[in-house]
Amino acid sequence: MTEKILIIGAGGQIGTELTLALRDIYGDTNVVATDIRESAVLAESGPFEILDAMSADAIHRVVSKYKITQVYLLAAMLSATAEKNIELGWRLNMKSLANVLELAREKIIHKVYWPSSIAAFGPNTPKEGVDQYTIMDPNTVYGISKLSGELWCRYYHDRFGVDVRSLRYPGIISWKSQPGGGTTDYAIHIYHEALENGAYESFLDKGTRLPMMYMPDAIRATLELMEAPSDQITIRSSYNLGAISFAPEDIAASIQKFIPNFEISYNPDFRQAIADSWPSSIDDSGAREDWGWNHQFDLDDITDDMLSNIRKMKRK
Ligand code: AKB
Repeated sequence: MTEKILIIGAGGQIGTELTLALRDIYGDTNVVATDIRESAVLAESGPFEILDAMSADAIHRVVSKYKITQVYLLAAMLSATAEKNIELGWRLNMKSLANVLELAREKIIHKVYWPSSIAAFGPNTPKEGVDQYTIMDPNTVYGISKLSGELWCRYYHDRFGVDVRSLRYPGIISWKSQPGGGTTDYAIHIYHEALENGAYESFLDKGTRLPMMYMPDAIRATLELMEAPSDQITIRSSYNLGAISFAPEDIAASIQKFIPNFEISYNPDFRQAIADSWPSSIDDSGAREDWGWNHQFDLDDITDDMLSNIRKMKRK
C-alpha cells in the first residue's frame, strides 16, 4: 500500500521540516501539507491545503480527497502563547487530537503521530533524569493539554487498537523555520541576536537548565518511531525523549567559542515560572531500548551548525 500522509499544522517550526523530510521519503505528491495559514515553501514542493485543525468536517474532507492513510498532527498552541489564550489553547490542543483519533477509531486512517512535550511534567516532577512514569502535575494550559492528550492516545490504543505514537519533545532548536511561542524559544533567538548584535538579553534566568534537542535529531526520532514495527512500541501514551540539557549561560559559553565578544544578560519574564516547573534532564531509556533512539548533536555541534546556517541565510 502506498502511504498517503497528511500533516496538520505543517507550517510551524517542526511541521515545516518534517513535511520536507517526509516528502523526501514518500514522494512529494504523497505528503499533503495543511495549515491554518498559507505557506509558500510547502506549497512549492507538494500538495498544500488551508485547514482548521478544530474542524472535524474539514479534516474529513481533506482525508477523503487525498485518500490519506496516516496523519501527523502538529497543530498546537505552545506554552507561552497558551498562557495568554487559555480557552483557545485548550480547545485547539484537545479538539484537534480528538478529531484525528476519531478518524483512526473509524479506521479511515491507520496510523497517527501526535507530539507531547516536557511540558507534561510539573513542579513536583523530580528535576534530574526524569523517569517515564514519574509524578506528572503540569501547571500550564499547554502542559495540561499534553498530559491529557497522552492519556487519550493510550486510551484509543488500548480500547480501540488505534496505532498512535508520540514523543515528549524537549525544546527544539532550528534555523530553517521560526519557533512558535514556546518557553524554550530563547535558545533560537540567542543565535540570531549573537550574529546581528553580538549580545542577547535572555528571558530565562541564569541556571535555568532545560532538556533540548537539535531539529535534525527531532525529525529523525519522529521518523524512526513511526517506522518501528508496531509490536516494538510498548509506550502508547508518549515516550520520554532526551538529547542534551543546558542553561542560558551554557549556550552563551558555547557561542563565545565562535564569537568571543558575545555577551549575555538576563531579564526573566513570565516564561521563567513555566521553565521552573519543567525538569532539567530526561531518562529516555524506553525509546533507546524499544526502537534504538540515540541523539547525535551536542551543544557545540548545534552552535556551529546554527551559526553557519543563519549566516548563509542572511547573505541570501
Ligand atoms: C515550549 O517551549 O512550549 C515548547 C515545548 C518544550 O514543548 N518548545
